[in-house]
Amino acid sequence: MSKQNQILVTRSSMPTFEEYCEEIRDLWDTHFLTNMGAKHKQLEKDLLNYLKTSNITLFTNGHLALECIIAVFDFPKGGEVITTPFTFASTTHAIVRNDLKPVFCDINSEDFTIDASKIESLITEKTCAIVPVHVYGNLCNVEEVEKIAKKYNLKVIYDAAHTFGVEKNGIGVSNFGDASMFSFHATKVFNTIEGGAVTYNDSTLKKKLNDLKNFGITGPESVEYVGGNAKMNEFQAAMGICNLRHVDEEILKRKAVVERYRERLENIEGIKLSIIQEGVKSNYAYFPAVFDNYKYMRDEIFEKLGAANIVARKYFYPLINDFECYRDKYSSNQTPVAKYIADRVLCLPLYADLELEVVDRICDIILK
Ligand code: T4K
Repeated sequence: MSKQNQILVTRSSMPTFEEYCEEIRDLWDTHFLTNMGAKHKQLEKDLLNYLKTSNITLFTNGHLALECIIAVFDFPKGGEVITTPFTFASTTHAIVRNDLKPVFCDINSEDFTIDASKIESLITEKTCAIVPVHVYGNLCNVEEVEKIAKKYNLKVIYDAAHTFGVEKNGIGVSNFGDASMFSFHATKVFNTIEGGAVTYNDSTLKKKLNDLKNFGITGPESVEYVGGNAKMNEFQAAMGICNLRHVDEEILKRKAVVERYRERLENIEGIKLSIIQEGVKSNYAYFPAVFDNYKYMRDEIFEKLGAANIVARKYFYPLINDFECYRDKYSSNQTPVAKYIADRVLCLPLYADLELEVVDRICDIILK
């Protein structure tokens, strides 16, 4: 089988070529390609509506969105931020690059999000925030996290990179905590090629967030902050405008893929699937399977699939507290559940147009 026929862990959703061309046509009239132009404004408006939220700011990617939303709260240098190591590098890096100290909390083995019962024992007088991650599209225990945050007067900033469009009892995910960061990377349920956004409760943050993503420039002759450049350009925004028109359809197609995986892999001894969270409208972002005392180890399954030109991914292995840049200060033994899952989990291919016959082929390889 050629590389072209490989089944990869995901595949970007795209509008038709004609739809995208139509959307970008007027850029040839205006010659306005970036710096918060018309498409950028349009997408912000469309997303406010879709995400059922009151404040949103777009960014060129999710990582810089997270860096900026942490920066905007002006936490004291060296402040401690409780987070989990079972996530993409971005979450921890965004904390560290803000001169703050990550404190790793373990996860639970049911939905792989932060174990809220372990947060309180990690709080010190230096703790300023909690940055939990809605991993794979599963929601954290938002009620418990927020109860603790309120008690200790901490900010809660969710890494919601995986939860575009997820709702709990009709409430959009962006309404939990003080703020949430979404990734619109090519690999996500909704993409703007690269891109991201933050949503937040306090509308007075908008001006500073816009300034921070534009070099800290606050007026024609004033630069009040040491900002960076994290603006979403017009071609990215145009891709978002197009993709948003189809995202509900894409999520429905993903649902069919996930249901087929569940049909085939549920109730198999040694294979553990994520729980289905009650009251949660899922976006079917990832399909993790945990091989726990299964007849094959996770790495054997990974190899078997690879031999058949199917590329699953070990999201999230290694754990962040085992990364070269962090392991002299941390140990993954401090987060045993995260370590256990990271050693056994495999994300199986999942995207809207994945054929069910291919899902069956993947399951056959795993089960035989
Ligand atoms: N927080 C969390 C929890 C995150 O998961 C992420 C990103 C972030 C924060 C940061 O958000 P961003 O700054 O990225 O917006 C990928 C993505 O690059 C990354 O966005 C994502 N998480 C992470 C979980 O996955 P890789 O290293 O696995 O990407 P790559 O290039 O191996 O792509 C995976 C597969 O996706 C490919 O095999 C094929 C497919 N693909 C990839 C690209 C680049 C496409 O179909 N189209 C594409 O353009 O990190």
